[in-house]
Amino acid sequence: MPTDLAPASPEVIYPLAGKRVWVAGHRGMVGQAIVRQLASEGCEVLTAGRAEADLTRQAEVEAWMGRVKPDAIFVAAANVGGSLANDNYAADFLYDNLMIEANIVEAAYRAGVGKLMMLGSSCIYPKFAPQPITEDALLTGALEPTNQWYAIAKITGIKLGQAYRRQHGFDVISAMPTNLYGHGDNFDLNTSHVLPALIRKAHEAKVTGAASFTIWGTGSPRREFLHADDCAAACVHLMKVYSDAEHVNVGSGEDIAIYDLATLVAEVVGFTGEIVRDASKPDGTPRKLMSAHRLRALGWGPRITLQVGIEGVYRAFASSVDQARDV
Ligand code: GFB
Repeated sequence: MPTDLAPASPEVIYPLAGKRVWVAGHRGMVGQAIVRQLASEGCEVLTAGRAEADLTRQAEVEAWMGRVKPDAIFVAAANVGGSLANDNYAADFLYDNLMIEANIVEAAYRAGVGKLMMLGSSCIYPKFAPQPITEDALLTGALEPTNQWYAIAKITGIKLGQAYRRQHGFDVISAMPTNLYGHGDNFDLNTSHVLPALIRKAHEAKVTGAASFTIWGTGSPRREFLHADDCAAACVHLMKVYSDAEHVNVGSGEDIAIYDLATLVAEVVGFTGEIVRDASKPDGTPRKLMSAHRLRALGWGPRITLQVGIEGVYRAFASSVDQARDV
């Protein structure tokens, strides 16, 4: 690792030990990973099921927050999906995500919460942002049209945090993870992100003896991937060491072409047939590699390589498919 990227050992300015920490969205892939990560922090983890508080309903969020009064909050709750779902459910992606963020920030401020982390996405950046994308590329150009609805909601999340910090001195920080994958991911081919889709397609092609499986688009777009457990570790780290208005990219610092990713998944799965490209499906943003410089300077780097991460997710996926068949 170049010395200028060598992680420093930053001071812990917000210890989590002894605190009551709400993970909003604890059933999602990232929320689950944050809950697991917090287990070693000596804090009390709070969660709210949908029956206790529908996060898109302001009155429910205010009532829950006023009653429970957490010390700190991770906002990992979001309506998410792959490029096709973003395009098909534009209203849901914009409305749900805006409401979740606005309701939680306002209610948290009113309840006197000490610190809050917003989680966003690398799709906040312009479609043709210079690569690797530094944090200051935000709002410098037009967004990728297919996921602009989700992106606008997530940009608003950053701005909400900055506004509450500026007007009220509320300690809100924002983390912008790259494309994530991991345990508890969505494997529905119509709504999933690319990695779980490829795992499922390669597995099904292998078990049915198919000659090929098909990927969307040209296979040439490049994406950066980070395991959800690494993302959770980075978020917990930032919560403890970072307090500023500027958002922080959370990524691995490396990207891969989608066709090469499909080849890697096929190898892990043990599928030896052909990988076919369906150019009628959209490619989306050509490249989305974020700069990891700020996060490295704050003392954090990833631990799970893409190959090892995919192997773990595939093992879990294959055994859940086996269990479902045995039932
Ligand atoms: O993961 P994905 O849907 O989202 O697609 P984005 C990434 C790339 O993989 C695109 C290609 O170029 C897809 O065309 N791809 C190939 C596939 N085969 C498949 C497949 O079977 N399924 C899927 N889903 N893609 C997301 C946003 O954009 O980025 C989210 O939609 C979020 O909102 C996330 O912001 C970080 O990377 O294009």
